[in-house]
Amino acid sequence: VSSKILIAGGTVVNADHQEVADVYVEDGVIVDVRPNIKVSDGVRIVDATGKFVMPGGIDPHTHLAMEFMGTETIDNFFSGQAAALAGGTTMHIDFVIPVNGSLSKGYEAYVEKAKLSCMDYGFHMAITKWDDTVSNEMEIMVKEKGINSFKFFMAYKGSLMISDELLLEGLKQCKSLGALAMVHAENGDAVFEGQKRMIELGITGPEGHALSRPPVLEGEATARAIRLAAFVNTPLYVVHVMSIDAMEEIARARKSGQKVIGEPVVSGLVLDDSVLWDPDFITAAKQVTIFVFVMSPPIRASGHGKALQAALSTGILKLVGTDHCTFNSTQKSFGIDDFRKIPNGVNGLEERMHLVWDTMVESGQLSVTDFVRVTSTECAKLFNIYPRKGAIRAGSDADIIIFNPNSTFHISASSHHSKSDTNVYEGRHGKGKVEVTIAGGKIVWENEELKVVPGSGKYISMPPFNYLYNGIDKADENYLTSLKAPVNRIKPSL
Ligand code: DUC
Ligand code: ZN
Ligand code: ZN
Ligand code: ZN
Repeated sequence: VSSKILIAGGTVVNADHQEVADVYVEDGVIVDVRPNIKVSDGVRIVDATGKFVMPGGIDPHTHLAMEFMGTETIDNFFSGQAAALAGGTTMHIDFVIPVNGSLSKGYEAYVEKAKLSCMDYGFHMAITKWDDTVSNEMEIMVKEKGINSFKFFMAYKGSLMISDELLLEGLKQCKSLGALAMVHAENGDAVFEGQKRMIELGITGPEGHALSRPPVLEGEATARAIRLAAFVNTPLYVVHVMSIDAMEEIARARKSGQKVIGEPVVSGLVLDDSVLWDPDFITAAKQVTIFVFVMSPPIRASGHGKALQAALSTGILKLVGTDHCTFNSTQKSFGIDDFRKIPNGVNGLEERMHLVWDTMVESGQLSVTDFVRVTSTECAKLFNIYPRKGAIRAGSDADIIIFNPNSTFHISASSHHSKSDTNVYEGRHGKGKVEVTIAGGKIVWENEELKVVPGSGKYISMPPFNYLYNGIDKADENYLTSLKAPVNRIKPSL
């Protein structure tokens, strides 16, 4: 494989600008971007005339090789990333889950899992309990391990869920470390209650999953997390915004100047829950086919997806993830008698770029430059790895896609690269196709063929924040401390 590549004659798109230019790549790095680059023999020339040349996608939200709900996701770091590359995503950020509450053990476990990697990746870390050890380990993760974001689950009572008290501690520690706090926002106590109610009513099928955790519980937790972040005066990232309820809380907070970043996921943007209520499906025999739709928060009624699209288009929501978390139909059927046992999660790593293009760009809701912003650049900037990632410019990593807007994509479990035997987007097709993916300077996807090598992906260390914290009102930075200051008050005499 040649390590020197010239991508010739395409329209190079960055988040702020597009122009017809050549892109010259050598040893994994973009060396030059300008029209009419002349190269010597031995350079592989890829014609991109009439096509878009864009930064590879960065998925901010995945779960590969995750142990969850009594099983493990079917996609590991190799199969999940191979799927990603076939769909034009060249980097992802996965969530490290602590081992028995230990962050360092969790980190070591994920370092092992990630040895299979065939593309670049970074880590967020979940925080599932609280004590001084956790607090100290967070500091080690930020200062020594390249992790600059921590996720708090407000749902999954009894396993991952944390209390408001812990969330407050976590927010304070994130603030002091220059790390970004993330939340899975659903009211876990209420979900637990909702689930019990469904089972009492005899609703054990997957519709019980959706009914037990309605949008109002997502809205409540989102609002609570936003207000606690305001109290601590630190930025907040809300993962998988699935409902109007949650989105409106984010919109309100942003309007008042609070730094809240909302991440819609592809499933929330393009799917709706109609399949749950299709009478043909509500029979025992066919239920497993809809188990594939079970994720948390649940896929909502159709108006929610449309509203989330509009919010992405107007900048209320910032970047698109997937929450890629796949299980095969055998694993999904663990919940055949009880929806609470269906492992939660859907696919999306391979489909994200195509579905965002088709849903948002083809419909006129996003420009081509905005497409690059929401699928790549915003994520790179937010997690402090821009312009190494998220840009086509001299000095950036050579993670590049060639996208043909006039071709078509088709999605099916029979042709996808995930190890899952189902695909939540089965049968979908639309305009636009990732024809070539270049990752780390190598052509890994071309002519519908993957050429990927386990172990070739690099860990991308993410430094603590600068720009997110710029602009926080200094006068307000010690808000919590100031609350403790004694105030001399004279009791008014009547
Ligand atoms: N939701 C899912 O559907 N899967 C993984 C974790 C989560 O929060
Ligand atoms: Zn989640
Ligand atoms: Zn997730
Ligand atoms: Zn088709």
